Amino acid sequence: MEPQRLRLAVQKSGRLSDGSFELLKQCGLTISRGRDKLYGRAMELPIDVMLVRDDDIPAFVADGACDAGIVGSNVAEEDRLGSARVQPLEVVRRLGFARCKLALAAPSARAAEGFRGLDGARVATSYPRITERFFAGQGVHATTVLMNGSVEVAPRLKIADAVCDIVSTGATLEANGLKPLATVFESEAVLIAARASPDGLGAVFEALLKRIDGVLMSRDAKYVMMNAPRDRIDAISALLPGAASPTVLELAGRPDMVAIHAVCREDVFWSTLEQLKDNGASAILVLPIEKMMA
Ligand code: PRT
Ligand code: ZN
Repeated sequence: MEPQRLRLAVQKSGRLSDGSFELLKQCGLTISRGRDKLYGRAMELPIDVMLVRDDDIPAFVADGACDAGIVGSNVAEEDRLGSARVQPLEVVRRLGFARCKLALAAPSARAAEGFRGLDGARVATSYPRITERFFAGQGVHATTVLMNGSVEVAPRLKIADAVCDIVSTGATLEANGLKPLATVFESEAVLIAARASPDGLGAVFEALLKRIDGVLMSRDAKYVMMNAPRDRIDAISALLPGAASPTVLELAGRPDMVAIHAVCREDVFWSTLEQLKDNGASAILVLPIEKMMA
């Protein structure tokens, strides 16, 4: 009997799509898309990919139409705050792409007092619950106006006094004469699933998660090698970003020197290499890591 296939919901086209497909590719999954482009099938693991609008993903996962999905954490959080779901959604992994902020912004004339000046104001947003939670936490009494698109034009149309909208570079705010006042939520793509593990899918889901973890771990990770004076091992180890205990090897014919090898879990910058050199390190090599499994 063919094993049950895991159904993963992914945004069909938009700011999450490229990152989602890139992640699946890095997980070693080749997705063949159906002719209707609503559905794809992975060859290497029993996983089907449903191509949908991002806003539909939380409901599909909660209703069991899909087993897991990739959405912005802004969408997942707004859903969590609003739904009384039988099966609450769980953020299983933070995926680190499609980063953006949900920010309050207002026309310059209103911006001088900061977000506290929004007391009594109307604020247009696609994320009313996250926005209201922020105001409640700050003791500011503002009213939200729900808009599902083009939020940035609301002040000009006199629909609202300010906005709480997604910001990435800030160009859209600027083009609309809006000044950012406060960050309300930091967002990135996340993998969500219904809290109770889907029957019979545990093993496939676990296999997918292991691969995703491998990709996330190796994303910034580097393998660093160098030669160093034996008496500088501690100083050099302390400089290596995100490295567990490095491997120290003998160098033939050089009792005062060792080779140090380490996996750095964070990016290694030029400044770090310069500091290593200042501590007597030489022949420093920084290599990318393609795959990792803990
Ligand atoms: O069609 P579908 O419903 O699937 O897509 P959508 O149009 O609703 O969503 P999409 O693709 O725009 O965004 C999907 C997710 O990407 C969002 O929920 C966020 O988690 C994330 N994301 C990351 C962004 C942005 N960056 C972003 N810049 N979502 C929207 N924007 C908008 C922003 O609101 C602004 O209007 O892009 C515009 C440009 O931003 P600036 O600041 O760079 O000018
Ligand atoms: Zn959408």
